[in-house]
Amino acid sequence: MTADARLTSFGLPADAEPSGVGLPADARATRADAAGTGGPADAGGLRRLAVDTLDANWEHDHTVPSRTLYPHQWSWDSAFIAIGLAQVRPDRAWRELASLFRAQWADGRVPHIVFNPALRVGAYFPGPEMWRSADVPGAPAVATSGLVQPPVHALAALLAYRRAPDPTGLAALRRLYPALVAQQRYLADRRDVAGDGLVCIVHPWESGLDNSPAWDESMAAVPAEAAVMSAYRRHDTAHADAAHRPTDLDYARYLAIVAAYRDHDYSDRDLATGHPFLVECPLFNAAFGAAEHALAEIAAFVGADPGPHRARAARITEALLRRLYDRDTGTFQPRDLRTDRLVSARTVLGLTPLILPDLPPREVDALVVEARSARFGVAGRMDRPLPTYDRTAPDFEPLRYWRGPSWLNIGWLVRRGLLLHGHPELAAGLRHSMIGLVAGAGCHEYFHPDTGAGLGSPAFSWTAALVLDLLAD
Ligand code: 2M8
Repeated sequence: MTADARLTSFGLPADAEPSGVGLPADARATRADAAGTGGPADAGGLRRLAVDTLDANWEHDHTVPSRTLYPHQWSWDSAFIAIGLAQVRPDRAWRELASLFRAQWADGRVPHIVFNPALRVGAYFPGPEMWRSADVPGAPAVATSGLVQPPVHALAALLAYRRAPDPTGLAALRRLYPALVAQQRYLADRRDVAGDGLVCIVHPWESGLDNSPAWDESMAAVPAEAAVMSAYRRHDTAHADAAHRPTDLDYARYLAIVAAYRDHDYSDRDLATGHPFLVECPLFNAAFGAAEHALAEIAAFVGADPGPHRARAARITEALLRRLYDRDTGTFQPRDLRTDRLVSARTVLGLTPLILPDLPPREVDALVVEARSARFGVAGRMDRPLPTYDRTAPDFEPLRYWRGPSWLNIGWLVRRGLLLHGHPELAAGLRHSMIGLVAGAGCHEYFHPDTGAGLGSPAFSWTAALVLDLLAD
């Protein structure tokens, strides 16, 4: 079957058919999932592949992103996974979120990794022995990292409840609400390093887009030598091609920043005076604002007051516009707080504030121009998948992780933003392109932004979860 025939068989309207989505034979032939099937032939097969992938990655009370590369629980992965689970296994969607929030610290932070104590030492690097959360007052009994990730969980909880608004869901929502509020309070009270109403991330891992070119300028100032990595064994490069992953110099810097934060007991008190990486990220802050919008709706369901959430949401959007919107380029850019300058690399992070329902029309229009430009190529009929970095940049790398490849969670967020702001034809193009990627290559972690070939883990949970959500829409 040709790629086009596959795509039409997913019940997508013929007029949404992209002209050149055509995935090459090698992408279509990529073995797709843990069970070892090829790309599925129709919407039913695609759904089954996605459900099988999620089932195979389910681990007693949570879903691992990947059995090989990421065998523990990750924070924003669990939120995306819950969105997909809500379509097929709603009970698991709530368990997924509940298990993550059981590891919430006393200060409200939701750790970016919750380690499974049953796994052997060395199952992931850097493991619990590097983070040493047990030494820190206020950390939970289970070992965790000390970092956070974009707070997309309130949105996930809201979408899961909307999908199955039954008494079980309402009870789960009631239990989660105070924890979601505490998560936001931690970010607002402890991480507003510049005092400007935005959250500052203290490590590239907190962005979720670990080695994005968005962090290159700030990372260049972090003192570290690639040679220190000879003292460690990287787990990722044993399971994925090193050319598709961050470099050893990236990892040396990641570890140096972890050590700096850990050696101050993960305290946020004096970050401004010496922490080596302090950046305001557009995606993280868009998620922070979108969480307040979602909490306003959740508050109405659970009998709490939506007013304060709406007021906070408005303040976050205003701060994003004031601090991270670049009038010269018409897109959002990260701000490095150590230099107080906007970063110049044009990454897909800049488009993600579209998920804010109260983004003003002028900035929405500018972001749509950016999305449609040759840099990102969003169209009603997309030629190629949405890249994570400006595909016209000289340092665009189509194979290396967050430096070019296409990821479903990012496409899902941008599509959501396009729908919110009245661009259904662009949203349809993006949806079609994302479904085409999974139809062609399986539930891969990321995809080649030109050919659609599958990269990274071949059985990746948020890809499976979000394709279920896209198919249901
Ligand atoms: C990746 O990040 C981890 C570190 O947190 C890694 O590279 O080992 C990122 O893609 C991140 O966004 C994701 O949450 C995590 C697990 O899927 O993997």
